Amino acid sequence: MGGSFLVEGQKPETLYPESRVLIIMTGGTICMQPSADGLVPMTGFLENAMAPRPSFNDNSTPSVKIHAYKNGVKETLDSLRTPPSAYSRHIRYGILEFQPLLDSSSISSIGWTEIAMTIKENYHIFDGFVVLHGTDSLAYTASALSFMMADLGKPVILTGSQASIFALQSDAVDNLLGSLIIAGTFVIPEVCLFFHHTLFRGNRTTKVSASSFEAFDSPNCEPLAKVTSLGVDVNWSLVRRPTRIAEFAVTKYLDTAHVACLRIFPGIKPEMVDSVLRVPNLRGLILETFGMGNAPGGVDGSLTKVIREAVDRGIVVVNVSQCTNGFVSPLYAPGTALGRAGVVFGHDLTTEAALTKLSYLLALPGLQYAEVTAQMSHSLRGEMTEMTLPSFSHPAGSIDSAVGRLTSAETALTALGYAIRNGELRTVREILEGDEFNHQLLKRADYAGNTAVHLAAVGPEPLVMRDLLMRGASVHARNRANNTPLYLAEKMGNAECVRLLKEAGAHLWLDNDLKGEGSSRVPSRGMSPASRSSSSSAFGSGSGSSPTTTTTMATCFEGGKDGINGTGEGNSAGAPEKVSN
Ligand code: ASN
Repeated sequence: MGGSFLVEGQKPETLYPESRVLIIMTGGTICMQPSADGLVPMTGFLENAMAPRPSFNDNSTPSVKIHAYKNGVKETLDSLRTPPSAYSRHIRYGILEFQPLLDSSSISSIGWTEIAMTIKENYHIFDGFVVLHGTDSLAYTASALSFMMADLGKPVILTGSQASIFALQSDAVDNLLGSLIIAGTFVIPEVCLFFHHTLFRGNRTTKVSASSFEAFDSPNCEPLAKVTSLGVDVNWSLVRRPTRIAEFAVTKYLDTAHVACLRIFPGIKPEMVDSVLRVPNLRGLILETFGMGNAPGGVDGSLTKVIREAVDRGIVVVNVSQCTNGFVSPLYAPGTALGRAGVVFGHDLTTEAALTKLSYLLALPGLQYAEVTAQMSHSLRGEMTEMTLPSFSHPAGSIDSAVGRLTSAETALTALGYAIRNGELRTVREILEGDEFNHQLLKRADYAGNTAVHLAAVGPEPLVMRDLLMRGASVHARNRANNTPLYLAEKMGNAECVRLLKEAGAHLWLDNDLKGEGSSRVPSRGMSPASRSSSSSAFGSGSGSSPTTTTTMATCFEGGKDGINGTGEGNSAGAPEKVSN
């Protein structure tokens, strides 16, 4: 902090330093007042809402003017400053207001350009930026700005409120003050969203409540910081910083005009999807699919067909999940079919991030289709958890080709999971016979705690199990639901795997049979199809579908962020194997 601050007038009255923050007011409930037409944004936020409040105005230097730029024009703004914060620093700020102020449901890429360009113009004269915005589309704006701004070195914090700052009970003061203090105190060089005492990475957020003060969540990414009674607790290990020497740059326009978003629903007609895909000049579609990325295949695969035809016409189709938590992967047959049709898997992108990222990539001059699809599967601004899945070359791809591209433990483990699930002994061997590093895979487990042996226990090919055991894989590992591979194999009625596991020294935990809470005794040989459905939570899934299709190594590395919890808690249908110690 420090440097030349364009202040006219008085000298500082205290010894505490001042940080400089520019507030960009776009509208939203935070500045709204009732009118005959309902709540509408009001201008004059600095004078009407901030100046009268002691937490925003220490009244020491009422006449200080500051300069800021808007559309190339230097403007002189009134400024205020906060009392010293817990970090012994005042935050001096001024406000640039949008004209007109918006309900954020009306924001568009024009507004995003205006915000981004305002930050660029003022980048060198402020320590940080706070963007006041309505909550309705706040997550879209946060995502869009994150892509538009490259090599950001200062905090850009978006906030708003669920109730107006003029209301008696409101979250506005907390949200605004928290944003101001963070923006003026910590060099968190990301586009962030601050709400309800929590600082999120903006492009990971989604609005989860229409009325609660806890309106935002970031289901696949831990918060960057939390405000507590002791101060701001920043999770510095998560904070991204520029990793190259480059100046802050803004991409001015996004191509939002040629992308669409479509939510799949049971019974959706291929013609409906086709008509969206045939909107003139459409270049990209975000497909919100079920669960881990599935869409109805149709008896004749007609939905897949219309998607494949669109991909052939050069339309980028991106698969994201309708679930707020978790990720998509070509794991189940319907998802695999989409992958083979050329759909890009957006992993754990939110819809907001997927849509704005695609708009950003499509706006980059000269970027070819293949580059756009490749970039969609990689993190540019921390918007997705980096994980390379075996990607499907259009029209079809294979695990073999994925194995050929293995570059990391993550990829190898993912591919191993696929191979085990598909009973592909040859591929399993290829992966494990790589280098020593690949051999370590036998010791690893996915986020539900399932090792390769757990997967093989519910997989279709006992020879895979034999191979893993011959390589020294442990039969005793427990997944997060506390179950051993033997327990899973028993539950699945995989008699040959049960035999192999027992031969290798596996045993059931004694009290598993005797006092399994809500559980039946584990059948010693096979089980009825009706009882098979209970085994999914034992497998650490809890999704109710067959364990042979619920989890593979493809679900690794999420550190338990997914709703598939592997704990067996609250699900008596698939009671976990009991441990006596
Ligand atoms: N409709 C408002 C907006 O998004 C909602 C809010 O800000 N809480 O502008």
